[in-house]
Amino acid sequence: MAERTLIIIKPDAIQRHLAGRIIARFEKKGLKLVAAKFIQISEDLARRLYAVHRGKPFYEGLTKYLSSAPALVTVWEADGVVEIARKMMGATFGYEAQPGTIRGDFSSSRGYNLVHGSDSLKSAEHEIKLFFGPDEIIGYDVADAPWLYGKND
Ligand code: DAT
Ligand code: MG
Repeated sequence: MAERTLIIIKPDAIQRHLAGRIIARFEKKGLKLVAAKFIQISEDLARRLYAVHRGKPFYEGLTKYLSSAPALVTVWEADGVVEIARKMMGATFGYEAQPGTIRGDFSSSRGYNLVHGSDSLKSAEHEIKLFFGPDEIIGYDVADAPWLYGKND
């Protein structure tokens, strides 16, 4: 099975009406949407998602921000999707991210950086389970798969 990654369109992206544009980028890249839910993430869940950052000076602010307003939580599937999505998101801080990336094009902030994306296959598996049960992730074929994922062999 192809890789999966968790992408969260964070509260600032929703408030700034950027959700559609961000999703469109992943769609156009050929990543397959396999799960989505629009929720206000609880503070407890935000703390669990960002548990690796517990104890860092920005942890409290980060978890409050993520749980402060609704977010769109999504799962995407493709070969190499973790790395592809991280490249498309750009560097962590909007003011450092390259133009052409989501953060580079739409964020100039440090903490309000529009998207979360899993940083490894292992963390993707863990993070997806925090938000979705197995029956909430939908495996299906896209009709243009041969054109999207074609190989010359
Ligand atoms: P990323 O979201 O690129 O995976 P990360 O996992 O290192 O970045 O950090 C999680 C989030 O925490 C990040 O999206 C923004 C915030 N953050 C990270 N480092 C920070 C810092 N030094 N000051 C303020 N916020 C920070
Ligand atoms: Mg991270």
